[in-house]
Amino acid sequence: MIKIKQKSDLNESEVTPEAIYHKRREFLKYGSMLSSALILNTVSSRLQASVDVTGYKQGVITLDEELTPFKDSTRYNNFYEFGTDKSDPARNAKDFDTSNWSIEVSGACEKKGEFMLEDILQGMDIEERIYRLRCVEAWSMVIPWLGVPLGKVLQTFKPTSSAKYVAFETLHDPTRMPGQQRAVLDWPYVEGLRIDEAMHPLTLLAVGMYGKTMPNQNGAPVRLVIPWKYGFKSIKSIVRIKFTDREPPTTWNLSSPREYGFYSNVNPEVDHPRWSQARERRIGEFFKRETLMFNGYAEEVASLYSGMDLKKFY
Ligand SMILES: Nc1nc2c(c(=O)[nH]1)N[C@H]1C(S)=C(S)[C@@H](COP(=O)(O)O)O[C@H]1N2
Ligand SMILES: [Mo]
Repeated sequence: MIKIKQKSDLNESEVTPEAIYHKRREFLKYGSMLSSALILNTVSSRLQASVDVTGYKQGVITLDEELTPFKDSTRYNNFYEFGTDKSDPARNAKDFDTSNWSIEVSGACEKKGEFMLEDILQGMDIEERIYRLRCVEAWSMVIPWLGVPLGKVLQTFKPTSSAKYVAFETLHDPTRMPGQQRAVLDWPYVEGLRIDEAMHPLTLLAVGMYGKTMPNQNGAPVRLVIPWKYGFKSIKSIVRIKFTDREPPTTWNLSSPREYGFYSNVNPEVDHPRWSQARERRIGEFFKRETLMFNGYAEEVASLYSGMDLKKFY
């Protein structure tokens, strides 16, 4: 796996004094939200035996931008399985039980079957990655995720040469996900990536954030994070992964094909039919800021799309 070097990355050699400084600064910066996170965690730990993230590697990919406060990134959510208002998921996913979570792996790979999440993650280093998250609705956040590169996980299933795409599916269980009792979307929520996008070292299989196990409203116990794509590609609470030879259907494209394409790369030059994508509101800020090409990750990912007309493949 290639290690992505960013301008903002720390070198191993300069880690000691720098890391302490960053850690301290981070602590001061989200001291109060951390204490609320700790409270949340003790309350919910009896209900959910989710992924243990202790001992994660810090500073793997950092970003010199203010983190979005924990209370915003856990109270302003899109997770339609738990309601369509931004405040619904925090309330309605509170008691969502994510223990004994398994993922079914199928399609063009050698190792197929149903695997416990803890077995899939066995022996893999969990790392922290601070990424921008840009929603197609023109707001954004900066979130310190914890997870493992998706590509590392996918390799363990030994995809074959006909694996050109990977399809993902969210849990479908209206008794546990009350939002699925209404036909707001075609359940289950499905998403997909081209295999090179899925294997790209920036693509993360996330199991936590802010040093903690993933909160339910953010997609516990396991979700994707693809920082250069609109947020809806980052599918939550995954129960199925399938390697395929053709482009898989995706929920928002099925719902409104003219507005949402398969690629959905963040692009300030390609507007949504109903609004501009040139600027965004960073949650917690008053003035809008410019949206960056590929959400600021062009250096790392632009080559995946060379020669493609990004207006056509939106
Ligand atoms: N299963 C599922 N995954 C989902 C969604 C959803 O409604 N259902 N919403 C998406 C959208 S539109 C965004 S912006 C992000 C939001 O992630 P966050 O709540 O952790 O910020 O999750 C994405 N993943
Ligand atoms: Mo979104």
